[in-house]
Amino acid sequence: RPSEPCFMQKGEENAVFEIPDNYYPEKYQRVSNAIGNRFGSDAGRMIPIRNIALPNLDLPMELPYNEQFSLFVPKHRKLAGRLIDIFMGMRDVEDLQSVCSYCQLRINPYMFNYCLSVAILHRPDTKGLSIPTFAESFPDKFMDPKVFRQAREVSSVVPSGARMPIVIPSNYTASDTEPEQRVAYFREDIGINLHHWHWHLVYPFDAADRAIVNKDRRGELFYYMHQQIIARYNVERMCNNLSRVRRYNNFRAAIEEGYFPKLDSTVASRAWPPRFAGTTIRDLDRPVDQIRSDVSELETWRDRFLQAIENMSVMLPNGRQLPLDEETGIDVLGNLMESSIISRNRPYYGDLHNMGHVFISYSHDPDHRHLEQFGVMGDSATAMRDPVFYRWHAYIDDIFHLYKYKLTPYGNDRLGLPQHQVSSVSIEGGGTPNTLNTLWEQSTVDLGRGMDFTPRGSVLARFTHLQHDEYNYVIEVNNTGGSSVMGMFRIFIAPTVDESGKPFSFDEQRKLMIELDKFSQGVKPGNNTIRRKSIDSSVTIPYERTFRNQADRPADPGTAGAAEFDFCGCGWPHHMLVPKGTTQGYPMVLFVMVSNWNDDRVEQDLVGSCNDAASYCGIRDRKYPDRRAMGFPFDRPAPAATTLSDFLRPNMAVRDCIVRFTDRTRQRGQQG
Ligand code: CUO
Repeated sequence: RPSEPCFMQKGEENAVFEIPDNYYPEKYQRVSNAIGNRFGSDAGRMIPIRNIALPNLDLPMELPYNEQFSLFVPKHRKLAGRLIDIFMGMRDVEDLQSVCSYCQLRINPYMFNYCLSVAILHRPDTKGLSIPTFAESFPDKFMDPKVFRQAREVSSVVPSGARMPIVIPSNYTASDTEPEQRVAYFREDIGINLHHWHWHLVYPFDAADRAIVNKDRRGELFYYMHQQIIARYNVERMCNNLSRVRRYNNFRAAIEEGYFPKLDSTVASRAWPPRFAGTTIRDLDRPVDQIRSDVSELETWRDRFLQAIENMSVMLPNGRQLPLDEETGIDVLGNLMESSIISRNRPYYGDLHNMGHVFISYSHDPDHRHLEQFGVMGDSATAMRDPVFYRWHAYIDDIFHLYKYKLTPYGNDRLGLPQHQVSSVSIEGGGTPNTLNTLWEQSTVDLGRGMDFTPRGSVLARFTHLQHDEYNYVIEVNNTGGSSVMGMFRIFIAPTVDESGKPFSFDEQRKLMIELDKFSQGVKPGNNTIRRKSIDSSVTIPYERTFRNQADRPADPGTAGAAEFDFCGCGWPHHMLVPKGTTQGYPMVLFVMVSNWNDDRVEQDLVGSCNDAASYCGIRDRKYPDRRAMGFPFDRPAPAATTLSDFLRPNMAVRDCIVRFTDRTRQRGQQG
């Protein structure tokens, strides 16, 4: 689409960019006038594009236009790194816009979108510009392809005012014969996959400009965000009568789970390859992707990690040892493991996690003899759809846990808060106290942006996802000291019994603790009742931001608030805050702890930054807003505690609760 602009401001959806004739690829140059006229006829405003001396784009153009793009493939990373550099290096927004319009018909669209998004997120002069939500730009990565055929029909036959939403089926990738299908609503949730894609956009592991990668505690956040995904997935599995996910720890064994994605790539005009049940990863030799690596290399790297944790120190390239201390050890390990370019020793510890994705995603065609591209594990927008994603990350997570086992357990000095007693925590909502209610909900997204519709206009798609009724936490806290204190409240939830119905030990249960919220609040002397709304969770972003639904946009798009609203797309989707539970009522335990905010806080100015989903995403351009280890107080073992109640201090409280699922579907906007 020659006239699709890079940066469209709100209200300018009909604007057309006037592209210099010499920017069109040769094959279009003769018709460039006709193209301009066609789009010009219904244009709101013509925006001239500056004709500049263009940078050398040969390297990024090495990736064919119609191919898949994966950040996990080292060659693709290199090309993307160069393009990000080019975008970051443009003098001003007009020059950036100019180079973009030149790139648009030449650079692989997936890579182009990724690199431009990274640049917009990181350039000082593009803060506040919106990037189109990925689900709108590339809906083919998130939905059943049948939808697009229907969408094309609808858009060419039905006038835009009279279009009914197209219904996207759920549960379309396997039948009930496949037990893993019971958690497909989680794996294939559009919001969850968008969150994961956005997280990796905010925390890239490769770029020529180190500052883009070298963010505060990024290695630790890589560990923690993925640890929470595994905890949440395990709980979801147990709600569905499945056992916790088994680690993929034997690289020579067959992967029992198969996955048939049933996604089509509109750019590559190909179906995403499946992985049959019982596939084993094999040595890779794919010259086309410049990948040559043996399975034994993964094993070597793995052994080096285990050795480093055993010694609690990491080998540096100069032969010296860097101790893994309790403050920064997890961050060092996270960067080594992912690995990112700020890994302290990539030649020695390699690229374990990323290459795991690569080996699995090419297991169907390791030497390219069938000319196949990578499977869904090769793309951060699609990886979470595949059951093997969780097996791989459960393994990675387990290595991080090995390190955490080496740390001294937290003592009272870290866990307690003198003169503060939390006498109770409970849940109030509509209906029975201490009950969380879940159900299905149908929502609508606009597919218009990602499809080449003629005539243009929106096409709505309706899909079904998990949802919960909103509720409040009610916390009773007594401050027996003489003065007000700012408290940091940490709220988690975990299941109470294992797959066989046996109560969890503390050590098992702590790894299943799901963070629900974290907030600071003044605690005055005497008794305090603190009410906190579930919708204000520090883990999630609201539905509207995940999907950027037109109908839900703020009334005044010109305000600064609206710019941020568009911008902060990283965050766990709010509709997945609460696990599904069961129709009989799934027993869980709610935990709250108050700690001293003065000890935990990080001095920084938060004005104007995206800071409402900080638990898993951090804060843009700022430090992680909590000095404690991520996951505190459950990130370390506590050998003295056999059960959760042994672990409790006066400034903590628990409450047994029930998560009750009702098998009905409501339309978004309806309550009750
Ligand atoms: Cu998010 Cu493996 O890091 O996909």
